[in-house]
Amino acid sequence: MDVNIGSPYEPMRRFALRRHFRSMEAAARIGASSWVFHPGLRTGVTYYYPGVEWRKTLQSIREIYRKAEELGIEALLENGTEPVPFVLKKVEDFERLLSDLKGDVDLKLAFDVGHANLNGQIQDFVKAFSGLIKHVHVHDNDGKSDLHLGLGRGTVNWPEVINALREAGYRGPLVVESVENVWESLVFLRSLLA
Ligand SMILES: [Mn+2]
Repeated sequence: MDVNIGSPYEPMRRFALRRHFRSMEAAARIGASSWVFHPGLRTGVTYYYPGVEWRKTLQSIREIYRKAEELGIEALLENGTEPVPFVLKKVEDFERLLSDLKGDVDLKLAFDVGHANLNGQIQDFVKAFSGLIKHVHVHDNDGKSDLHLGLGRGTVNWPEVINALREAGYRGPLVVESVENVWESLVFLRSLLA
């Protein structure tokens, strides 16, 4: 979260991108099928230059996708968490992104269910971007803070999540990102997938 691809200060943005590229190169070397990254973040200069981190993030996303194509890996943009000042957290943010990219980037998403729960937008996300979601992160929370709880220990309605993903035709991985109760989460997930 501290390697900001939306930094308004160009040397810092270049550094953040280089660090991302190194990670992408490592992913390509181990034969990873996909590589997930976070959006840029708003900073202290937003007040003086509104929208600057949004524009820089767009520029970085274009550069990341060019690099991904070169390396033959699939770059997936994750929906950011609250209350961290990511420029892309809500369905509306991603709709605006798709419109601003004007189809030049074949954007694909890593959908984080726990993060979407903090905005009450789990179902909205799956409905809006079903064709773009290629990777899913699962963890639970109380709807207020990003606790990364075990599945079933928060307010996420998991049977509904699995049904929505099924109906959307999602066939990709479900990555458990719970900090604790990991095994319990896997067992719970398996019971829902049965
Ligand atoms: Mn995640």
